[in-house]
Order: sequence, then structure tokens, then C-alpha cells
Amino acid sequence: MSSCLVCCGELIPFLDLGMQPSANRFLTKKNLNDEEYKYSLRVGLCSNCTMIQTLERPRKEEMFNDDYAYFTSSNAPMVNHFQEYAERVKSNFLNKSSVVVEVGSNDGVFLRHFSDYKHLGFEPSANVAEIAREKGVNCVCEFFNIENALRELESFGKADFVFIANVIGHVEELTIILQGVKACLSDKGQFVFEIYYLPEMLKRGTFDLIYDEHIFYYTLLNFNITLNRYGLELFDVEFIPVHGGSIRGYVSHLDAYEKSETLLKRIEEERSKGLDTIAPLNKFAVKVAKIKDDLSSLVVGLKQQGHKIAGYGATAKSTTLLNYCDLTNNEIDYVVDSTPFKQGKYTPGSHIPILPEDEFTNNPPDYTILFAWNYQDAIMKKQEGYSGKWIFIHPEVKAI
Ligand code: DWN
Ligand code: ZN
Repeated sequence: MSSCLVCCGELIPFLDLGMQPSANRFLTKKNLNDEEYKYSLRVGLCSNCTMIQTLERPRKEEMFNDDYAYFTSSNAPMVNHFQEYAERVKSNFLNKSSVVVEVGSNDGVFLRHFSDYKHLGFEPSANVAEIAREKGVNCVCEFFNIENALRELESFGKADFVFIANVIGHVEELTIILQGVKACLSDKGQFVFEIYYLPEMLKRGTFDLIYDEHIFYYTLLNFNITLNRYGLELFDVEFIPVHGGSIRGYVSHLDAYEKSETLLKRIEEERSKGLDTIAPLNKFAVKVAKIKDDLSSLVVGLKQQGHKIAGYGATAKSTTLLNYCDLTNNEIDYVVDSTPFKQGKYTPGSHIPILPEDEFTNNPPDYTILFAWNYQDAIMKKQEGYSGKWIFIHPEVKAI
């Protein structure tokens, strides 16, 4: 029996996505035929605290290491997203003596806007931390925990604003992060997180957001239960259109702020949909199985008819999609991607060559699966001259 990472309660499995490689572990020609690390990707609901999480996970060193492949700044839409929010935080909340901390600061795409504030980033992957420092971001290459936070922040004092984007889903030691936040957050300090939002995944069928790095899957209900265990609570929430529909949640010490109407309404909505029970999760699993059947039969059929098929965006999400649907370089000729670090490599498990985007214009495929569906508008605009057909996968598989 797998037990909950937060409360050790029993996990009730509801979705099995098969044996999977590490989602961002792109292969080189040299190690293409080496044996690939795989693990069983299954998701369960905690029968006690209702946290939703994967049942088995690779070691974090397998995922976050010196050749981590995700550079936030390689995605123009995300660069804009973080710049807009940084400007808003500076004008609406901070003053010149504020202390700003980011947990999982990646390549400094957010913190770079706080150079004239006391600021500190915690980033465990050395390669991206180095890029942040080159941008003048004050950053330590460490996992965030209570000891590191109190030591590194000693000269600054308590943090007024702690930001954490696309991280609270990624760490087994969520409770260690919450203990660190509780210890270093000032009395009226705000802990703000951004994370993909499970109810949006259930609505859109975006099961490919499930992969090794994404350990927890959040509702407002289940996260608030966990926050309360550490003397913290949600007081506001915004819905943001990134990564397939995310939430930006505002957290403080207990009773530091009045809870917003938006938050109270959304929590009630989740409760009325039974999102702290197994029923909607079992329904989601049925929807996922249909996407698998539809996508694999469409792509295999098109290949048998002799069509050239490509993928757009060598995303971590596409590792789950391709390996769950048993699609490989036998069906898909190449994937294009704008990240230099990924070009010339091969997709994990499916071994499809990753090429620069200009391959898409010079050697256009008949069909293209949009793996980076969360950037659909930007990519459609960039490739408006494409005369082939796009294959979309959410909320259902269709070729247009
Ligand atoms: O949680 C995570 C999210 C934030 O990003 C990380 N664990 C890993 C990563 O997941 P992902 O790889 O699915 O993220 P993206 O941002 O959806 O990846 C988009 C990919 O598409 C990038 O490799 C860049 C590429 N891309 C492109 O080739 N042309 C993106 C755009 C916008 C483009 O025009
Ligand atoms: Zn639990």
C-alpha cells in the first residue's frame, strides 16, 4: 500500500499511465540505446487528507540535476507572464525595504525584476541557477527548507513576499517547504504560489500534465487542509491561463487577512462537485482512456496511409502522452522545439529526434500533433503559413 506524503494516510489509486521514463530526461545519440530508467506512473487520492499524488516517483536527483532541461525563459509567453506579475507585485504590495524570496527560481525569469530589492532565489539545478546569477539574480543552488531559509535570510530578516511557481507540485518534501515558509514569512507576509489546477485538468482531460516532476495535484480544498497543518491558510485565489489552466493562490499566517469572496465561492464549488471524493477522479480515468484509444488509432492509421507526422514542442507533457499511447519514432518522424538544449536530442522512451523549428517550415509534415498545447495561440501565430493539419488532443482528439 502506498501512503500519503503529507499525512501517511492510505492512497486510493484511480489512474494508471503505465511505465514511464523521466519526463525531461532527453536522450543523446550516444545514450539512445542504453537501458532507460522507468517507473510506474499511477495517481491516487489520500483517504485521509484528500491530497492527490503519484504513488511512485523517481529520485529527485533523477529529475533535478546539472542538466535539467526546462528553461522558463525559452518560452516567450512565460517570460511575459512573469514580467507582468512582477510589475503588479511591485506596484501593489512591496515597498523599497521589502524582502522578496523565490523558491525554485529557475533561470531568474521572475526574480530578475527585483534587482533593486533585497531578494533571494533558491534553485537546486546548478545549470539554471548559474544562468540566473549571470542575470544578476541573487540565487543559492539549494533546496528550500527551514535551515537553508533561516541561514540565507539572516541578513535580510523575515520575507515579505515568497513566490513559488510550478514547484509545490514538484517536491515530495512539500511539508518541508511549508515549514520553511512558516518560519521565514513576516507577520503580514504573503506566500504566493502558481500551480496547474486539478479541476481544470478534469474538465479538459489534460492527463499529460501528470509526469514524474508533478507529484501533487491541487484543489483549493485539499491544499487548504495541508496549509492549516502548518499554521498557514489561503486568503485569495486567481485563475491564470498558463499550463492548461492554473491557479495563483495567496497564503498567509492564520487570520492575517480576510478571505476573499472569490476564494470562498470556489471552495464551495469544489465541495459541491465532490472534488474531495474518488467519483470525479474515476470519471477522469475513463476520459483519459478514450483519448489514448482515439490518438493512437488516428496516428497509427495516418502512418499506415504513408503520411509524414511531426510533433510541436518537446514538452515534459508529451513524454507521458507518447509513452502512455505507445507512440514512438515508428509513427512520428520528428518533434520541433525552440529550446537549444533539447535540439539534437531524442524524446524520452519514444526516441523521436528533436529538431529546431525551422525544420517545420523547411520540411513541413502532413500532420502535426500540438504537444505544447498550452502555447497554442503563440504557436498557431508563428506557424500561420503551415498548410498541413494540426492534431489537437484536449478536450478530445481531432485533426483539423
Ligand atoms: O512544471 C513544469 C512546466 C512549468 O514546464 C516543468 N516541470 C517542466 C515544464 O513542462 P513542459 O516541458 O511541458 O513545459 P512547456 O513550457 O509546456 O514546454 C513547452 C515546450 O515547447 C518548450 O520545450 C519550448 C517549446 N516551444 C516551442 O518549441 N515553440 C514553446 C513555444 C512557445 C514555441 O513557440
Ligand atoms: Zn494525506
